[in-house]
Amino acid sequence: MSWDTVRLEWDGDVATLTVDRPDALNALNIETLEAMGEALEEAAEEGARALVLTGAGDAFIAGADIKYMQDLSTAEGEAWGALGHDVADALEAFPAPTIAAINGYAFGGGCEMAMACDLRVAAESALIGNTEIDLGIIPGWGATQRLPRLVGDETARRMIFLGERLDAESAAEVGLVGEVVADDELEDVIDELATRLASKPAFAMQTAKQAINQTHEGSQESGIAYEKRAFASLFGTHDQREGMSAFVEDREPDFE
Ligand code: CO8
Repeated sequence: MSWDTVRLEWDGDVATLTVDRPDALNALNIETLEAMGEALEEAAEEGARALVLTGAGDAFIAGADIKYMQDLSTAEGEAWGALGHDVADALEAFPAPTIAAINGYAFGGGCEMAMACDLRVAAESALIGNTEIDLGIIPGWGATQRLPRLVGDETARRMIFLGERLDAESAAEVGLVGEVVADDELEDVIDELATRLASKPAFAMQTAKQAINQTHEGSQESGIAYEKRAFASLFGTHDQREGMSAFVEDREPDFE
């Protein structure tokens, strides 16, 4: 499938989803969100082993489209909120690891899409934050839940209450991004990371991701119970036997 404001490209098993509305700094409108949802479905169906989310031009995603949002009614705002959540949830539940390659502005809904990815790597010139408060709204696509988990309660409150725009280094200091790289190295670093992730055993990778995602649901107790079951389910699989045999035999594993 092809879309006007989103591109899905492949390099082997690695899929790259690029939001491509550079004139609006990749701000998300209905068309773009719907296309992102379809592209994520396609990437999953085609068996992506890693997925990169990035933005065309100088921005990652400058947020939800403010021009679209400005006159929304409560009911329209609710539907709009749900559409963005669906995309963030699809990223979070994507059956392979996801990386946000934050190449520039990641504000509001853009920061929220990055937070729904498994890993975040930022170019050093990127600016990141949940700036919604200055528009008279709150983060509506998950940041009130995902940001405290990443940066801790106090820092999340500061960031959301003040609408702070952090530079990449500061975002790394608080734990919002995992790595900061020179602007001109972002692509290479992402390629290498995605290729490494894609080379790992797919079923174990998906199981690890699902188990970690359980920390977002219910109590720690139910999460640990889930982890126990998920962990046990991997024993006896080809890749578990092969991975451990290869370690013991001091050779490279040959995963399925
Ligand atoms: N929405 C719509 N258009 C945008 C957006 C946006 N979020 N951001 C930038 N644009 C447009 C500009 O309007 C401009 O268009 P035009 O050329 O037609 O005037 C073009 O992109 C270029 O932008 P600027 O001229 O402003 O470029 P600068 O380099 O001067 O500034 C900034 C770049 C700093 C990124 C600036 O554009 C900015 O502050 N943008 C807004 C950032 C922001 O506040 N984002 C958060 C939006 S709110 C949100 O994301 C809520 C998510 C949850 C919704 C849930 C609802 C229930």
